[in-house]
Amino acid sequence: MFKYLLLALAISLPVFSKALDDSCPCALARAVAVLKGPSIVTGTVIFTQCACDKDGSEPVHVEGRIQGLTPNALRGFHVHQYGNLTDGCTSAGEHWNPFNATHGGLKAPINKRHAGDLGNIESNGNGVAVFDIANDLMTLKGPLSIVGRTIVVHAGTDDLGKGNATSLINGNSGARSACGVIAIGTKD
Ligand SMILES: *[C@@H]1O[C@H](CO)[C@@H](O)[C@H](O)[C@H]1NC(C)=O
Ligand SMILES: *[C@@H]1O[C@H](CO)[C@@H](O)[C@H](O)[C@H]1NC(C)=O
Ligand SMILES: *[C@@H]1O[C@H](CO)[C@@H](O)[C@H](O)[C@H]1NC(C)=O
Ligand SMILES: [Cu+2]
Ligand SMILES: [Zn+2]
Repeated sequence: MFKYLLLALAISLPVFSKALDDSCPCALARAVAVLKGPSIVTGTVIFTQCACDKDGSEPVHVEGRIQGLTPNALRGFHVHQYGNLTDGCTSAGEHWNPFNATHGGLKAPINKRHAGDLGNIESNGNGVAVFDIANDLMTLKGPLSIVGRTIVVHAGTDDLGKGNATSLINGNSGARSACGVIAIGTKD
């Protein structure tokens, strides 16, 4: 019975999945970031953590829309350490790395990816990226909360730790195109 309910939900969900209030009926917490340049890149990212995730791992869902990107490109995307934008995106520091790991892709083992690593987002022919990424090392509450840190989209492609020595630090993702401080979303 429950299985069919889930199936019905899965079929009806795409209609609602982009609406903040319907994307998770059991949210533990929500957060939001508004991304702005130094470049023409802008966007909004919504972070949701669901209490009703199937296996109880409660990953943070990072959903959003970013525009002004190079068309048909992969662009590095990470949570960086600080919510400090005094000198623009640079002041956000390096990738958020609470477990002292090296840089990597989303599927790498825990010691081979920063908790803030979100891989790449992919733009369409109009330079718009729409994405929904799950990250199991982040939370929106407690000591591993990303609230108050900064999300950054880069001008280059993240090589996911598979390149040279700097690859293991930042994926050679290049300059910072836009960034935004992750802030409290709703009262959940
Ligand atoms: C914020 O960033 C600026 C510029 O990078 C730096 O000088 C300053 O110390 C930072 N502030 C804090 C509170 O960390
Ligand atoms: C973090 O890892 C590096 C090696 O990648 C090591 O040199 C360093 O001592 C570690 N720091 C801590 C605090 O564990
Ligand atoms: C690694 O390669 C990138 C470009 O592919 C380059 O910018 C960077 O300087 C290189 N780093 C090292 C340590 O060779
Ligand atoms: Cu980054
Ligand atoms: Zn990283």
